[in-house]
Amino acid sequence: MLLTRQRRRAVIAGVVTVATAALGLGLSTQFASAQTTLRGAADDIGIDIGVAVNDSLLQNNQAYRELVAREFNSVTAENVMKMESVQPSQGQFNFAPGDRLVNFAQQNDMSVYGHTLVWHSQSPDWVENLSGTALRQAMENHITTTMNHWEGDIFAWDVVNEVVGDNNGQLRDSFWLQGMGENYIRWAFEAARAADPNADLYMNDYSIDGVNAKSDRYYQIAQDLVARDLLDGMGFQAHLILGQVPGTMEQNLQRFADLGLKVRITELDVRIQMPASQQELEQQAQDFQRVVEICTNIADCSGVTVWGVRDGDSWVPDVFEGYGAPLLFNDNNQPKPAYHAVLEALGGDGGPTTPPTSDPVTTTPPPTGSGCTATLTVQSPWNTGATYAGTVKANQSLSGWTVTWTWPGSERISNAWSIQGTLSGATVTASNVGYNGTLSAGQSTSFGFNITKPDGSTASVPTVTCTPA
Ligand code: G2I
Repeated sequence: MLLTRQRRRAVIAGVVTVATAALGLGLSTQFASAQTTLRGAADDIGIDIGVAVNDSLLQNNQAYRELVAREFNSVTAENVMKMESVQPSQGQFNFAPGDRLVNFAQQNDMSVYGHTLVWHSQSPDWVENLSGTALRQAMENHITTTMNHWEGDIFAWDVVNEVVGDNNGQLRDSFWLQGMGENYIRWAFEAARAADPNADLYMNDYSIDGVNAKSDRYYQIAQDLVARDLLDGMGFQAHLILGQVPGTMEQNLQRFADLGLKVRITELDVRIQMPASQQELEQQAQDFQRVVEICTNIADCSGVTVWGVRDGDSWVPDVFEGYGAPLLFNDNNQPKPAYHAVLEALGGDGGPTTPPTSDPVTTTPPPTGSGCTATLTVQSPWNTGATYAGTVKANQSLSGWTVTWTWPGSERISNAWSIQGTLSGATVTASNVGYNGTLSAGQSTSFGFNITKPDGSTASVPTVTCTPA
C-alpha cells in the first residue's frame, strides 16, 4: 500500500477519533499508549518514524530487515537513490537498487522518502564535467526521469541537498553553482514540481538545526521558493554531537513551519566519543528524546528519520575518528536507552524490552551487622522509568524478611515481583512472598520491580533497611 501525503493525513484524522474515545473511557491518565514499537506509536500520532536503509544489508541480512520492518514506518535510501547510483553513465539509469527498497517498503506498509536529486557529493564524474546549458539539461533530465520512475511510490524528495556552505551562509561553491549560477536551485525545483506535482519537495542540510547564519540563508531561499509555490518542506539532518541539541532548534524549525512548510528531521544521529559510558548513553537518550519532542511539538513536522539502524551500520566512525554509537540499536539488534526514550517521546510505552543482564548502573552499598542486608540495583533505566533488581542476603537463618526505603523524588513502583506489601507510595515496605522468606545464613534471594518517574530525573538508589520477620 502506498503511503502518500494524503494517506498520512487520513491516518491523523483517524487517530483523533481513537484518542478521544480512549479519553472518554478514562483509559489514559498519562497519555501514553500501549504501543511497544516505534512505528506503532508514531502511527498513533500520525507522523513518520523513518530510517536510512543500507542496500546490501537489506539484501543479505534477515535480522536487519525484520528490525526495520518492525520499528519504522518510513525509509530513506542511505545511498542508492543518489545520482552516482541512479545514473552512473549519462542517459543510463539504474533503478534496480532503489526499486528493491520501494518494494520492501510497500510490502511492509512504509512510506519512502527520496534522497537525493541534486547534491555535490556522490555525483557521477560525467556530470561534474559539464557546465552551462548542458549541465542544466542533465540536471533537469535526471530530476524528471528519476521522479517519473518513482511517481506515486515516493511521497517526498530532497530535491537539493547541502547547497549552502559552511562559510557564513554563502551558497556552496559546488560544480552545480559554478556550472549554472545560483538560479540552478530554482530550476531544480521547477523541474521537480513538473515531474511529480504530488510529491513534497524539500531542501535538506546539516548544521542548520539551530538558528545560525547557514539556517538564515536557507530561510531566505525558502521564502523565495515558497512565493513561487516550489517548496513544500525543509529537512534538518541533525547529525548531532552528544549533549549538543541546539537550544534554538524548536524555534528554528517553527520559523520554517510558519512559512507554510512541512519540517522534518531527516538524518538524526547523536555521536559519542568512544568508548561510550552508560552515563553517555543516558545523555544520548535525552538528546534523541528532545529532538523527537521538538518534532511532535510542531504541527507541521512530518517525521523523524534516523540515519541508520544499528551503531555498527553508521557512517559516523568512518568520518569522525574516535566517535561512534550514534543510533538506536546496538550491534546485537538490541534497543539502547535512546530507543526507549524515542518510544516514549512518540507516546508509546518506553518500558524495557530487554533488560540487561549485566553491567548494572548503580548499586547501594549493603549495610553490615544486621540480621539481613538488602541492595537495590538500577538495571535498565529509561527517561521516565526504570527496572530495578533487589537482593536480600541473610546474615542469620531467617523465616521471613521486610525491606523498607523511601523514594527521594517522583519515583513510584508500578509493578513488582517476588515481594508484597505497601509498595506504591513514597515509602515502600515490602516483605517476602511465600517461596523466598526462608533463608539459611549466607543465602540470598532476589526480587524486582519497575518504577515510573514522571519528572524524568535520574533513577535514584535509596538506602534499604532489611529486618528479619
Ligand atoms: O555523510 C552523512 C550524510 C550527510 N547528509 C547526506 C547523506 O547522504 C550522507 O550520507 C552518507 C552515507 O551515510 C554514507 O554511506 O553519505 C556518504 C557519502 O557522502 C556515504 O558514504 C559512502 C562512502 O563514503 C563510500 O566509501 C561508499 O562507497 O557510501 C558509499 C556507498 O556505500
